[in-house]
Amino acid sequence: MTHDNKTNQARRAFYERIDHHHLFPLWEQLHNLVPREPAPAGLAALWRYTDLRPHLLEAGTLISAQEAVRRVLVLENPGLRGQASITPSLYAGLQLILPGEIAPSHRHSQSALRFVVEGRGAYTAVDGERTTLEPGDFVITPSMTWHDHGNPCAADGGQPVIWLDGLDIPTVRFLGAGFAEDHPQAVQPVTRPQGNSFARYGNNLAPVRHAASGTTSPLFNYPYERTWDALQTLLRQGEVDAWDGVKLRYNNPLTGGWAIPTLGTFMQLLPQGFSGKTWRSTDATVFSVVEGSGQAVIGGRTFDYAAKDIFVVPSWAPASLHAHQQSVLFSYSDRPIHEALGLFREHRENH
Ligand code: GTQ
Repeated sequence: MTHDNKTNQARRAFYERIDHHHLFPLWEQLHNLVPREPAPAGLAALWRYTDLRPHLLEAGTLISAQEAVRRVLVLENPGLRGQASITPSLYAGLQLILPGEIAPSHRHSQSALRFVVEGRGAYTAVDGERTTLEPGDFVITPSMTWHDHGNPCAADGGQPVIWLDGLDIPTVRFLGAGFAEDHPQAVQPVTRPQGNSFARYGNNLAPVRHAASGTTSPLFNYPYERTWDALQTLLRQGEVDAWDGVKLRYNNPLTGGWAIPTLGTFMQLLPQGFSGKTWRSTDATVFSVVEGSGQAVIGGRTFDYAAKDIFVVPSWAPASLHAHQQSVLFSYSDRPIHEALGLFREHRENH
C-alpha cells in the first residue's frame, strides 16, 4: 500500500469516528463554506401570469379567504423546493380576495409588502387605517402591525383582486425571530380615516410633533399614479441609466432610508427598445412586471416577460433587461440587510 493510500484510509477512518460526535473536518469543506464568490443559491425562473391566474381563481372556488386566513399560492424557487422561498431570504406569493370576502386580522414579526397586480376595490387595513388598493400600488404591512384585507361587494358585483405578497419569512425563520397572533376581531376596528397617513407623510412634510418611531416607513401606500409620474418625468428628461433604465427606490420619508428594514423595493421604467447592460449584485431580486414586454437574460438564459409576469434573479447571477415595449418593473430584494451588514456588492459590466 502506498503512503498516500494509507494516509487517506487513516483520514477516512478518523472522519467516520468523529462523525459519531457530530464533528467534521473543515479542511474537506473550506472552499464550499468560504467560496471565492457567491455560489448559486436558487435558480433563475419566470412565472407567466397567464399560467398562474387560472390556478389562483380555481383556489377561489375551493376555499374562502376567511377559511384560508390568507388564500395565497406561494411561488417557490425551483432550486429551493419545500422551503417556501423564492430566494434564500425572500418569500413571494399571489393572494386572491374575491368580492365580499375578508382575510382576518393578525400580526406577526415578518414584514410584508403588497404589490397590486389586478383588480380594484379591495382594501388593506394597517393598525386602524384602511387604504384602497389600485393596480401598481406598493403597500406596506410593517412588522407586528395588525392587518386584515377585504374586498367589499360593489354595486356592480366587484372584481377579484390579486396582489403579490413579498415577505421576509425565510429571513425571520433563519434568525429564529418569528412571533404571530390573531386579532380578537376578524375585521379590526377602523380608528383613522382613509388618507390620514398619506396626508401626514406623503407630501415631503411631516407633523411637527411627530415622534420618530420604528424602522419602517410611516407611509403604507405608495400609489402607482405618483410613481408613474416620477418615472415618466425622468424619462422625458433623459435620465436613463445604461443598466437600469429609469430606476427609483421607495424610501422612508422620515429617514430617507429603505421603506422596509428587511426588504428593498424599487420601480423602474425601460423605454421601448432599451437594451440594458449586464449587472450582478449580491442581493437576489424578485421582479413583477407592471406593463410592457421584453426579455430578461439571467445567468445566460433568456426569459420572455409580459405584463404581470414574475421573475427572479439569483444572487450574483449576471443579468440584463431588454424592452420590446416600454416596460415598468417593480422589484424587491434583501439589499437593506446586505447594506446594513456591509456585505452589499454590485458589479456593472460594460456590455
Ligand atoms: O397577508 O398577512 O402571503 O401573513 C403570507 C403570510 C400573506 C398576510 C402571505 C401572511 C400574509
